Amino acid sequence: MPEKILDLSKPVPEHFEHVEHIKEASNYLRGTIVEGLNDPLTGAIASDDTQLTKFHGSYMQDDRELRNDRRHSKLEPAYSFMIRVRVPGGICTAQQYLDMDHIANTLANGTIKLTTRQAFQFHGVLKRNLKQTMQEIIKSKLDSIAACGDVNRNVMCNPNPYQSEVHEEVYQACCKISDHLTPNTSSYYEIWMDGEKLEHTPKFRAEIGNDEEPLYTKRYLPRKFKIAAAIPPYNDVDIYANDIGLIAIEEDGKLIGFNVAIGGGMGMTHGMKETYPRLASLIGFVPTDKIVDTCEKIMTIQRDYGCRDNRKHARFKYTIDDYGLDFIVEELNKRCGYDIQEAKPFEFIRNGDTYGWQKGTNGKWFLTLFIEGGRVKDTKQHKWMTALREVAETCGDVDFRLSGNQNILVGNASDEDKEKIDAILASYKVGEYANLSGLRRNSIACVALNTCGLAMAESERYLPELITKIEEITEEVGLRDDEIVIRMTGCPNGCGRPYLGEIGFVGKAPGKYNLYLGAGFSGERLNKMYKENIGEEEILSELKPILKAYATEREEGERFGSFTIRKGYVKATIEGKDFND
Ligand code: SRM
Ligand code: SF4
Repeated sequence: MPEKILDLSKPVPEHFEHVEHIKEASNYLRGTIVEGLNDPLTGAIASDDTQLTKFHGSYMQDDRELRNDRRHSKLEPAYSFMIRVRVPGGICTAQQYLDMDHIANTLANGTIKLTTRQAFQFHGVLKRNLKQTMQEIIKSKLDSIAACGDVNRNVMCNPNPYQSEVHEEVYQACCKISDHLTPNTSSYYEIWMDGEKLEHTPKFRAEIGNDEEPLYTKRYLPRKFKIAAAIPPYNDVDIYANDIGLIAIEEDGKLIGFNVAIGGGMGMTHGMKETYPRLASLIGFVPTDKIVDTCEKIMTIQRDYGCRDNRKHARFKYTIDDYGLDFIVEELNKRCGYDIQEAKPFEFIRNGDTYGWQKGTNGKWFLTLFIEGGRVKDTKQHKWMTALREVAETCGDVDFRLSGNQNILVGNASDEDKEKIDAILASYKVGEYANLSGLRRNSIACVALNTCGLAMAESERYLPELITKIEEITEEVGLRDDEIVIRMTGCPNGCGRPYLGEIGFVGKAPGKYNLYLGAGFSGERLNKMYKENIGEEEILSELKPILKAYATEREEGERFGSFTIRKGYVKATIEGKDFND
């Protein structure tokens, strides 16, 4: 019988990661954050506290392009903060969207980043504005607690409950899971709201001064933890990339429960074969009324058995591979007091989003818009920021919904709103999804430079340009409208889920990428490295013959990822442990 790693009866062992000691000593995530915020001599906060602000939804960053100049001028780096706003299920009102727009333009860098996990992100918030920004987010009835850090994150699901009754039920289940797994600590209110607790924030259950964390303990989880739910046949949130992936099962138009898959994750490190992306393993079926409890029990297994002395090995995927799936399922059944049932049949036909207007079961309209790289901003060509603001101001009853693919939906529009929205978008020349190539429609790029401290290469700022060049090839060989999933990240951490791209690029160095091929179109198979460390010229010359062959030699209905495997360009990756072979 394996021994638990979390042992609260003993002090944190010396050899555990430094962050384990920081969490333990932090008094439920307080540390000296308040003191750091009040220190006018620096734009930074103490290094240990930067680990704790993550749990509050904020990362300290610096402008990477200014690093050298500032070092030469003997100035400290140009520090600022990123804030991630949690939007459970990805839905907010028009007023909340306007509040986010206001924050972006008055306290951040004038853009809103829509993330791959249905959150808003602000970049470039100066320390002196951090508290006010947090307060404005909380007053807008959103929050940022547990948006980052070693806790359960935003629970993702399809953001349109009006597609069917089942969508609504799944949305409700995800909100319940998200609420149940939100940390209790009152430090969030204490630090950002001076202890004021607003009427609309029941999620923070702990009274000021009572911080018990029955689910997390004061040591929290060994690492981040992620949950997502999908409703077949659409795997639009890439459930297999999550620590827990839930697959909704319906019978006669009603949700009866979820197939549960565990142990997904994307992150790896270049050159370290013992790190790898892994897709979640299907373990069985759980009825709807037990799903919150099952998720809690799975998370506590990871809390107790997850590795705490090596953060590169601390995700649940490694706990499962270390202890074996059988042990984890046995432990789960024991903790639940009921056995997980045999998985029910289901089928996914694709991942990604479906663009355009759709009518909901409530008779209202829902519009999915492609936002390249998830960046809402105004440029000379596209005025997305202004256009979406005008939509929210003009049609106050609509809502805004974030997809798991960095896109936005405008929902609950009346016939009249629909006409107005089309006119507004047309007047700013945005939202013309029908003209986009199949490649661009299916693209994701992580933030990377200039804000991400871990980026080794460009991603969000470069992928659009690279796609334009690949489009010349797809145009030439007649594949312009073919849907091919293409994803890029600036480093191997996997924030844009690049190992699920039929074409995946992972940054290695400035201008250099590893090229991956062979992922499944529905997010059901990882890709495999095809070429290492190549620049643009080589990327294009490598892809050209493969795309050309695909255009002429594919079998009926064969997807690009599957084609590259059948033709032997890459071997299929069967499980995470084979990824580096
Ligand atoms: Fe991520 C770290 C951005 C989704 C795996 N991620 C980061 C940080 C915070 C960099 C850092 O630690 O200093 C990035 C901030 C960049 C910036 O300037 O904004 C960052 N991750 C993002 C976002 C904004 C990418 C985007 O362009 O949309 C996504 C925010 C999601 C959200 O709203 O919560 C984002 N990150 C993901 C995903 C995709 C997903 O969850 O579906 C993954 C892969 C899935 C997974 O977790 O395995 C992901 N991010 C990571 C990792 C690697 C974790 C690992 O297991 O090794 C890191 C680094 C780490 O944790 O040490 C990371
Ligand atoms: Fe940064 Fe790497 Fe994540 Fe991209 S994948 S946002 S470069 S950590």
